[in-house]
Amino acid sequence: MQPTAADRFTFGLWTVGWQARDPFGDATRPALDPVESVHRLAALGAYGVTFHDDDLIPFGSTDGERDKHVARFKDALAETGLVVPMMTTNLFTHPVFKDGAFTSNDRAVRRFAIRKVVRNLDLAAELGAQTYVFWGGREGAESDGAKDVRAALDRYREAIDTLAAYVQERDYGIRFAIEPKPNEPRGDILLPTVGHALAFIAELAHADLVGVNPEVGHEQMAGLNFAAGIAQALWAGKLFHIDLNGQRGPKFDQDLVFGHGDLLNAFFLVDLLEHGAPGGGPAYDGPRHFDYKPARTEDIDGVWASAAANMRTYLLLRERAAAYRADPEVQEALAYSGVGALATPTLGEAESLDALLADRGAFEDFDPDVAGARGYGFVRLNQLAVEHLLGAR
Ligand SMILES: [Mn+2]
Repeated sequence: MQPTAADRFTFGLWTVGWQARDPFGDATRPALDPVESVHRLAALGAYGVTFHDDDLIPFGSTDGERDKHVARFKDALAETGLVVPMMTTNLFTHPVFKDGAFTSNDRAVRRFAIRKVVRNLDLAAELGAQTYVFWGGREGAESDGAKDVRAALDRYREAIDTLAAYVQERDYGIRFAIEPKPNEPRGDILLPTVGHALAFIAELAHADLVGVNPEVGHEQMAGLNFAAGIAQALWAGKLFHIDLNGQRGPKFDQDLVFGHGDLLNAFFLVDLLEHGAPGGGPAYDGPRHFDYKPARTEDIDGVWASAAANMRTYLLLRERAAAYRADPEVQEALAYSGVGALATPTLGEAESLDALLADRGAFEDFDPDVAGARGYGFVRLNQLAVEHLLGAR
């Protein structure tokens, strides 16, 4: 269960580096040097690190200070072999962004936001990042009269299209991933769920360059099924990145360790990611990125223990999912439940609707009462999953 680079586990600098300041209390831990985080995460078996511009280069740094922060960070990457597969922009901490960045009612703020992203995209390209995440935490409102949502979506689209054209023109090889969240810090946030984000992406001029970065807790905060949302993102060919953590139901964003919320959904998520391709292989080959917060109760040893816990939980779930898939009883139960049969098209090959209308067996001679009496065996199937998850099989 020792993680290796081949497992492609990555962490945001802001996760282990969180000082545990919350709306009701001060920091409980000292600031962490990003260089130390790189070394500690490498020692734990991580593959890479990710960061917002301001995680590495404090907001308002001079060009000289910026160069120094980047240089010592690059040295740490070279010393450890860690990579930076994803980067993102902080468009939420400074008061300038209190009404949003790309969708602020203040045009000057919107122009500043695009400039801030471009500056960090250049660094992302320099560091070899392939994915650039957009989490619009401040893009929203607390009251319905405060924001013209249709105009806001126009401005959101304008910003993403402008930036996508920039990376295309520079040949940066970077794709964008939009991270949905329903609320917090804004009362309501634009693009609140995976479904909203997918619908928005379809309206973009550069839709091919833009996918989603769903986060476990963000969907579960809205009472949604995360594994099902990921399946739809995969179906759309838009799972460009993923944020793993834990959440216990619809409440504030808990950012628990992966698996420390809805464990059974985490099991089916890992099963989907690792075994969900049509042929049975991995359905997603990108980084397994942890976006969690070490609990405020933990000291610095607890921070590193929690980082290790994310990876170990993933590996355990991967092992349990493989055992579930290999179990002959599970295979028999899947067949009984007709899970694989859903892949068969409803109409025959080249069958027309007229042919279906002429098929008496499909309607006139079909007995709905017989079909309605069938049991699907889904509870037995679910119990088999629970028993594999508990290590009982
Ligand atoms: Mn996230």
